[in-house]
Amino acid sequence: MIDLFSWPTPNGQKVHIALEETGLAYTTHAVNIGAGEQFSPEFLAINPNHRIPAIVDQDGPAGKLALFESGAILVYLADKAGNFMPADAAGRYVCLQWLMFQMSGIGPMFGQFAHFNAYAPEKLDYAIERYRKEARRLVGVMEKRLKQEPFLAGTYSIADMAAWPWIHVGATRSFEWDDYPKVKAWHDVIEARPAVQRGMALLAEHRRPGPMDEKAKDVLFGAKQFEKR
Ligand SMILES: N[C@@H](CCC(=O)N[C@@H](CS)C(=O)NCC(=O)O)C(=O)O
Repeated sequence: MIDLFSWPTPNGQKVHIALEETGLAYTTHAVNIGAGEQFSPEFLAINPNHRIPAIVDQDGPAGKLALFESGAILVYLADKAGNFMPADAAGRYVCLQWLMFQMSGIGPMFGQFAHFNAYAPEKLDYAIERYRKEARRLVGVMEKRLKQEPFLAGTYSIADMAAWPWIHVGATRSFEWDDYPKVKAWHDVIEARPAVQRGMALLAEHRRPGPMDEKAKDVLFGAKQFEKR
């Protein structure tokens, strides 16, 4: 049994989707990051980087295994299930390449765009435009790839599961669908998958109905990040 520690944000949702796609047995534990639960001693023992998602697999390769970083978790789940990564060596590296593209590019750039556009106390036009341009450039790279192949690694894989929640939430904020028709078609095919819908429904009752409140902003972006360690 896998214990999942998560919250309904894109980095959590990619793992929710992978757990549903693979059919591996799991139990969900909500970690309210707006209330600071990522700083609890119990959670820090699993993830010293105090971020969701994290998992603990009681039946890991050498006994109990705790893992953080969503990309590492996705590779682990695909390997454990024997699915959603190409079986041949070259295909596996291509899949890892697109997974790294999401982890190092789409996630951080979309995240910084959201921060400066919606949460920063000052409107810094330079920062907003810098990250908007980067977000659009990265979606443009996906558009070119999806002109060649239906999915990032050729067949549906953890690379798509990683990128999908970010593209889903970024559309109409950091980029417009009309500029990226292949990305839109890819998004819609994946959205129709029942496992994706179940993954997105996980913990959805905790999704914020409106703008982030000041207490959550202080927990996520303030000095408490350091005080609470
Ligand atoms: N690179 C990490 C990023 C994880 C991450 O940034 N998670 C955010 C939610 S999307 C979080 O837990 N934030 C809590 C905080 O900033 O204290 C991963 O992919 O797992």
